[in-house]
This record gives sequence, structure tokens and C-alpha cells, in this order.
Amino acid sequence: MQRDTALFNLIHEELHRQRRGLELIASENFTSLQVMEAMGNVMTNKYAEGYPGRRYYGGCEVVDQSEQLAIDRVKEIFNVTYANVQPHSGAQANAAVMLALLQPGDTILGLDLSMGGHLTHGSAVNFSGKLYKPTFYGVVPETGLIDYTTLEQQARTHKPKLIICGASAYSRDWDYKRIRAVADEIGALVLADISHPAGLIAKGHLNDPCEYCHIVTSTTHKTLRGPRGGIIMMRNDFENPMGQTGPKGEIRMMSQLLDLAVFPGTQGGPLEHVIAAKAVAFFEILQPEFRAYTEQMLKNTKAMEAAFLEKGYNIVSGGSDNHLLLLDLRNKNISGKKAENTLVKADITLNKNMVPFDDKSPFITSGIRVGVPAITTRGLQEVHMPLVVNWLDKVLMDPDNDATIEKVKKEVNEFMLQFALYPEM
Ligand code: DSN
Repeated sequence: MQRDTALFNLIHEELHRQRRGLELIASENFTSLQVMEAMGNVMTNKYAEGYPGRRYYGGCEVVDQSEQLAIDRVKEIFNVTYANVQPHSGAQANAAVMLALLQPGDTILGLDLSMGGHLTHGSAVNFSGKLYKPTFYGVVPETGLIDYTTLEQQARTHKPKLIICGASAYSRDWDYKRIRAVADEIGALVLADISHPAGLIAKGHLNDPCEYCHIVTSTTHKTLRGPRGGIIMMRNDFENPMGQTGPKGEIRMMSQLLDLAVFPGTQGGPLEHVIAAKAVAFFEILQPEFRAYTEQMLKNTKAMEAAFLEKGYNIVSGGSDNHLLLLDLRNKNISGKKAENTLVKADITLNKNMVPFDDKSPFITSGIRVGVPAITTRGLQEVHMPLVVNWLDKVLMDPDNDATIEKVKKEVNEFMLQFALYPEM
């Protein structure tokens, strides 16, 4: 077969882009080489509908073992008794949880997308807002912190079957205990979507959602530094409160409903090559080096927070407990959209983001989200954060000056090339 040079040239171009750029997208990271090796392999050829030991195809004896390794390792990381490693993404994980728990039209309560929430937590343009009846809580205007009082009021008023906590653009920890208390009061279940801070939770730097939330979902490619994908977990299994029964009339356990909701409910054949890469990432998380990584992420966020504050930037909630900062640029006279589009010209990538109570549309936005997972993997430390903030500030304060952008780009490229990325390639 002739080699597809067009496509492989693009992969090479993308590698070069990643090597020379400053990657500040809070949801991105760089996997290890062995995670990528595990992803590009013969397991992509295998059909394995079902679960280890109970598949619908022959020849699954090897992928049974690799999927079981992924399950066992993630259980150890989060100290849970149930894990499903098949969801193709975080969105798929959340879709499966909702399919397992809810009937169309049931009420759910989640963090408003415009306040830092996620599309799959009830947004009108997503399945979660179309199939179910979404209600929302937000953040306190003065502090930028989760408005637990409104969350409780909304829960008591609307009696959702499912309360969702977790966010895409929230830099503080969560009070899972308080959310569970109101859920118990109204008979709701709690889902924590920890896609963003999962790596920090894995190493005990943040509150443990598995203690209070019935079900926990996550992506595997953000702070967990694995391949693109999703997982569903429970610390303790329990009989499903909807009264769904199995073939012998027995009440089904939640683990059974969740497994059925992933396959055959929302997915077909699992991506066994990606599950293999998840197993490798979980192996890495269990090594001491990953603790050093998570500790460095926290140090880098704090150093970045201090550097932004020194330059007069407004950080939503005043700072961060995790791996990201949400900046409100309204006092800097530049929109999120312009900031994103200008910074990318200097090879600095991040994303525009709405800030709570934003007066601009989601296409323009007043803010940007800045994250440290990827640059921490590259090897940047707290001493480098003032330099990073300085580059951002130079561009943001002079966004129409091509000479400034060009100068910053050159400095960024020279600097980043000192931090090797996939030197083996
Ligand atoms: N796209 C993810 C993020 O950037 O946070 C959320 O799905």
C-alpha cells in the first residue's frame, strides 16, 4: 500500500506546532510516549462488545486482560469499587449516566454553562438539555464561588432526580458534602464530573468526590494525562432507586445499569486500543512521579496567579485551588475572542471563556481560561510563570501591533524548544 504522505505530513506539522508553542488550554496535556504507543496498536482491530469475561465476540482473551488492568488500576487510584473504562469521552460517560438514571423529561440540576459549567450538564444545545429538563445554579456575583444557597433552593423547588457538580471553568474546590446533604433531603442522586481536576483529586490535593457523590465521571486526557476518553466510577454500588429489575425480577444494582447504559445503551464496540492506553496512564498515575507532577501543577498555578494579580488582572474568585485560572479581561479592554485570536499568532494557545454574569456572547466573551497541565508536563516550573504571564500581557496590551506579536512569538518558540517534547520522534 502506498504511504499516505499527506496525512503523515500533517501529523508531523502538528508535532512541530506542539513543540514550539506555549500550551495553556486548561483541558489539554501531553501524554507519555508509552500512552501513545499503547493507543496505536493491533487492539484497534478487535471487536469486544460486552465486558471482560462476557463478550459478544470470540478472541477477546487478551483484551479482556488489558481492559481489566485499566479497571483495576483506576479503582486503586480513586479507591472505588466500580469502574467502567469504556466511555469514548466525558460526554459519553455523562450520557450513559443519565440514560441509566433518568427518563426523558426528568429534571436535572447543574452548574450553568455561562458560570463555568459543561455542555453535558443541561445546556439547551446538548442532549442533556434536550432530553431532560435542566435547571441551574451559578456562582455568587461578589465572590465567584459556587452559590450553594441557590443550589439548595433550586433543589428544593424543582426536585431534580440528579444533581450534577463539576465544571469546565471553575478554579475552586467543591463542597460535595453539602451537595449530598440536600440531595438526600429531596431524594436525588449526585453525579460529580471531575474531568478537569481528576489528576489533583487522584493524589488527594482536593476534596474527594467519591466519598459523597453516588457516581463520578471523568475524562482521561486532562489532568489525568491519559488518552482521549472517559470513565465512570462509584465508591459503593447500591440498588437502583428507580426500581429497575433484571431478568429474574431482582432489583438491578447501579453498576449493572451503568454498564448497560454504556453498552449497549449508548456505545457499540469499545475502543480497546484506547482502553489499553488508559491502563498505561493509570499505571503512570500510580507511580511517585505523578505526585511530583500534580504538586508542580499547583505550584505553577499559584505562581501564575501571583504574576497576573501583580499586573492588575482580575481573576474570577480571586485565584485558584486547582490547575486553572479564569481571567475577566473587562478592565483590560480586550474581549476573550480577540485575546485568543491574537495570542495564537504568538504561538500561545488558550481559549476564550465566558465569565460569570458576562455581558458578551459565548462567541465573543469577556474572559480567557488559562491552565497549567500541559506546560507543567513540558517541565516549566514556578520560576517560569512570570515570564509566561509577561508574554501574555505584552500581546494583550498591544494586540494590533504585529511587531510585538512577532517578537513574543520568537521568544516563545526559542524558550519552548528548550523543553523537549517527544525527542524520540
Ligand atoms: N472541552 C472541554 C474543556 O475544554 O474543558 C470540556 O469538554
